[in-house]
Amino acid sequence: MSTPYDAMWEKLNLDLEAHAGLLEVLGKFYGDIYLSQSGRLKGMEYLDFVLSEVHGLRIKELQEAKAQGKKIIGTFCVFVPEEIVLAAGAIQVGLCAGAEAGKEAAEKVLPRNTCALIKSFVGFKLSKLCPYIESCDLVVGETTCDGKKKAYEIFADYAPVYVMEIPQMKNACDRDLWKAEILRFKDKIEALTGNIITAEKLKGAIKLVNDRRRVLQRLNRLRAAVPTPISGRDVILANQISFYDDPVRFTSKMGELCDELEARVNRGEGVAPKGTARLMLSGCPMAVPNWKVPFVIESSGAVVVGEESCIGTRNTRDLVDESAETLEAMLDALADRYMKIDCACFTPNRERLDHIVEMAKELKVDGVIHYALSFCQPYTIEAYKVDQTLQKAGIPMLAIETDYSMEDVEQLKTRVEAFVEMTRS
Ligand code: BJ8
Repeated sequence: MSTPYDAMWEKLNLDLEAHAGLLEVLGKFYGDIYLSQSGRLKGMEYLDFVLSEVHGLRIKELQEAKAQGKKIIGTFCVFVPEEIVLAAGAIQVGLCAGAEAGKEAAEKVLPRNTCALIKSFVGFKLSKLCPYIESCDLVVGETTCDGKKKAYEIFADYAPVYVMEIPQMKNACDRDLWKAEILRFKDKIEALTGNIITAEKLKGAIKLVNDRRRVLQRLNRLRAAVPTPISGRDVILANQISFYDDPVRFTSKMGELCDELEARVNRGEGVAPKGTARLMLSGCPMAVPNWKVPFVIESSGAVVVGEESCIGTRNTRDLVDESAETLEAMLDALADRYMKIDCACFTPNRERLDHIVEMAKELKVDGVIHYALSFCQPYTIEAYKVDQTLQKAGIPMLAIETDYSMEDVEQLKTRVEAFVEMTRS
């Protein structure tokens, strides 16, 4: 079936047949997991629309921006400071990496025991399935886990890649290294765009990205109500879309969604039957369209009320200090804010453990599901410390390791149902 976007996709050199197959599967998956939910908010229609146009309208917007001379920067990690990109008049998009399509191609260049997220971004590129990657003037990688770090070396054979060095510890010298990396990134982006980043432009960009964080913080505060007024799936979708939608439009639309949510909270309405178990997710990011685990949880007698994850509060918890007036002070404020990210790639990573307990208590959860992608060493190993810490706080935890395939869905359901049962006894 032809679409109004075929010519654009062809120009982007996508594999049209495989791409059509991907969109068909995605549409069906979305219908089953999202559109089948009852009691959804009217404001979710915007997110349904954006998702339905994920490879259409948004890509068209990016192509139009490119035609006007704007550069598109793709990223895979919340460490890449979007404020720098926006201040240089460019557009940043989080590249999804949440689907199995392309796995076979990826396994030709990567070991099979690589995490699904890495296989996904390499596979998408090699199989010519992602119009975002094909729209990028630069893809920014980072030295977080070893898997990503080494995969970028291979990825660089196929796309223009720039890698930021992320420190592994949080001592003063690490903060200095990170500040130097932000300056190096600024130079790179200025050279790519031909635009100089001024204090005024950076101030505007800091405010813009903070505003998006603030609206997502508001969403999180509202969904913390008992009973929770929105499904975890819907909040995860909002977080996923925040990585690629236009930031001003997204923030405004999420403001409307929050107004609607607030009214629902004031009426004391919940999205799930009274007494439904409240669970929190913690761990690896869930890139679009990875909805498997939230779907499993919410089909097993529980509702997800929080995500301690980069597609969640790890990305939105901290704001950049907006009081700085000089360019130098703003760059310092950026360095300080990003150093607070508590990714499992850091050692030690006590902050994450504290944040998890804090969040679990605030959200009044019945338990935590620790979610790690198979072969992800930072998160699978850190799960042990998370479990110990939660045990001390008297909060039960279930550790799940999985990938993007649907083969283990029934098995996961059985485990989650037993866990929910256990939190009740
Ligand atoms: S700041 S969580 S977005 S690195 S799942 S690729 S860690 S083997 S994604 Fe992440 Fe930045 Fe950290 Fe967040 Fe490696 Fe693990 Fe795969 Fe991972």
